[in-house]
Amino acid sequence: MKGPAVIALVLTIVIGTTLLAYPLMLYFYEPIYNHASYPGYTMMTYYGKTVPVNEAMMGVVSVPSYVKVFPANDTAVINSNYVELTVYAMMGSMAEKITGQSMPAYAHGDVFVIYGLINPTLVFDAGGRPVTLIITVINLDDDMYHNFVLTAQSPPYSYMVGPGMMAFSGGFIEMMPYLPPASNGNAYTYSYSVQLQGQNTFWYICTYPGHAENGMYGEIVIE
Ligand SMILES: [Cu+2]
Repeated sequence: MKGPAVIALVLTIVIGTTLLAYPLMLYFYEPIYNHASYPGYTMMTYYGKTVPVNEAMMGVVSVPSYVKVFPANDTAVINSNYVELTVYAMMGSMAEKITGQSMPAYAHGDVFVIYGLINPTLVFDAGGRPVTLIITVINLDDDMYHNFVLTAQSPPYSYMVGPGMMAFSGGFIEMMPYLPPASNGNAYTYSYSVQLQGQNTFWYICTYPGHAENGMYGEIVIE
């Protein structure tokens, strides 16, 4: 074969493989995940389980027996090493209406509601032992994507917190895809479990561009 023919053959193989790879990837990941890539950034979205918004609303202010809430300090003290943490993502105004609490001064947009508090500091009274968290994230926001990610990096956060944090040593403790906005009375939900160890401070954040920057985050203290 002559030079141009070899180049044409190589190009055909490369382009053909690339064109085939994406549909194959979608075939294997749909309907659970949908990937969209932007320069330096991959958005992974979860289209799995949903829960009726009405039903989810009933749990927003509920507090398990092993949790003590201190609304004045926006703090929850958790006295267990096996913790079910249900996290509700929503607009700040909605959070204030449901919880009767004010948003923290640093929060200017969307927030998390946990144990009926807005972006609370979660203090785990773990006695030096590891804490297992069973995290369920429910997106009650009807016009925005959200996730709930644990990190060792403290605020402030940049607009593109995701890619920056991947490069940061320590990075994420646990990553999760974005939950699409609630639609037709159903909210998207995603669960995962993570074990935190040692007397340490962590942060929970939403990595959707701009959200953590605008205060969609809170602190975790393991004691
Ligand atoms: Cu968000």
